[in-house]
Amino acid sequence: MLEPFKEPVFITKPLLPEIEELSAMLEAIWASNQLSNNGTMVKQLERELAGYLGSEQLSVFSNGTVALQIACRALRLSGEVITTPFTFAATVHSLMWSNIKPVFCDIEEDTFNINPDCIEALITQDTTAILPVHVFGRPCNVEKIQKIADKYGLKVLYDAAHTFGVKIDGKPVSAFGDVSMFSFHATKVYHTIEGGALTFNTPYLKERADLLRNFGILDTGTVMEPGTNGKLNEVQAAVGILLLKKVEAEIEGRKKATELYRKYLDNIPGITVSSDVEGVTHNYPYFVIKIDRDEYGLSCDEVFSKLKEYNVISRRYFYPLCSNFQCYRDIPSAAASRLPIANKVADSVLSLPLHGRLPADHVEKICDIIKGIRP
Ligand code: T4K
Repeated sequence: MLEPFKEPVFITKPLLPEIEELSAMLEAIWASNQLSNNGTMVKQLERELAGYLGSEQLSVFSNGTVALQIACRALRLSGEVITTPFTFAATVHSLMWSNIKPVFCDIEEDTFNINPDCIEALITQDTTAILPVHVFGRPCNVEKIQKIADKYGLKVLYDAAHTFGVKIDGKPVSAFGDVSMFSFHATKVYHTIEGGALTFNTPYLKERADLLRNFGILDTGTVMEPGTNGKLNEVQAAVGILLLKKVEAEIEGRKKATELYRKYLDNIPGITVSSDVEGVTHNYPYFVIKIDRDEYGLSCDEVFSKLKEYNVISRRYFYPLCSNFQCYRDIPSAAASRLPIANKVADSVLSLPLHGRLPADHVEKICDIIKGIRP
């Protein structure tokens, strides 16, 4: 019988800058008295991120959710937007906050991403865009999605919250669609404690988003439109600048832990793990297993509870499905009968602890527990 972990092993452990380095940055901020409103640190971070993410047009925001809302405004989206129900609440909520009706589209069983083959049937006269999510860092079928968007004159706004640094055949994910949103929340591969970024395919969209994140103010005498406050502050930008130097090692550590998980979980009946996609440069944001209840003998919920007894705190990302939330379930496209794959996936997927500093023996023990609890 395995002993429980002495301390809880959480789904993630935030990457932290060296405290001495951060102190030096804080001293510079203190000396400057510039704490917010597009200061030196924010400008430096934007330059460095534009280089790292391979997008000339990039702006940072106070969080990914506000960034998505601003993207909806910058793109002048209205009416209906087709999106996935298998995502974090923020994706769909951002549409509702922008007075846009979400239209749910089913997903692919192997990638968990929006199924491009189901999109066209959902397009109406009111559709203005597609909002796909690169779920768990695995890129969507960007080419098929773009073809549909071009055919119907739709915008594509990618929720790229999980795909910091991901590339498709050497091209950064930000190269696809009109706008991409990256989340810099503390639980992400790369973060600014709270924060986010948008990348744009034209300078015009960046200009609009920059206005919108600063109340719509152009200059002291001119307010262009009702903007919001979506600014990142200087202290968070400093964290971001320091973590950019550590992110490669973090991704490498995550890759190693992912490979170990894959090795130890191989050949357990009823447990499926994902593999890398050819041509994709991955960033390993989550380690997800798919549980076949009949074959494995326990449901996702039961595995979650059993792991908790061993002090392993897994997460059922993304359960419940957004389409089953009280606030969305009455939308016609939210009917479970129209989203069979999404409902099946949400019932069977579990995220296990993963970060770049997760010790190999922790991974091994978590896998031993998963083997051991099987009835
Ligand atoms: N789109 C997608 C696809 C997203 O996944 C997200 C965010 C967004 C949009 C919106 O982006 P942001 O507006 O957040 O930038 C977390 C995050 O809060 C959220 O950012 C993330 N997705 C989502 C998938 O996960 P929770 O409710 O699961 O987080 P929480 O507080 O339970 O943290 C999980 C574990 O991480 C804790 O058990 C312990 C550890 N942790 C967490 C924090 C915050 C720490 O060790 N230290 C910490 O400071 O939502």
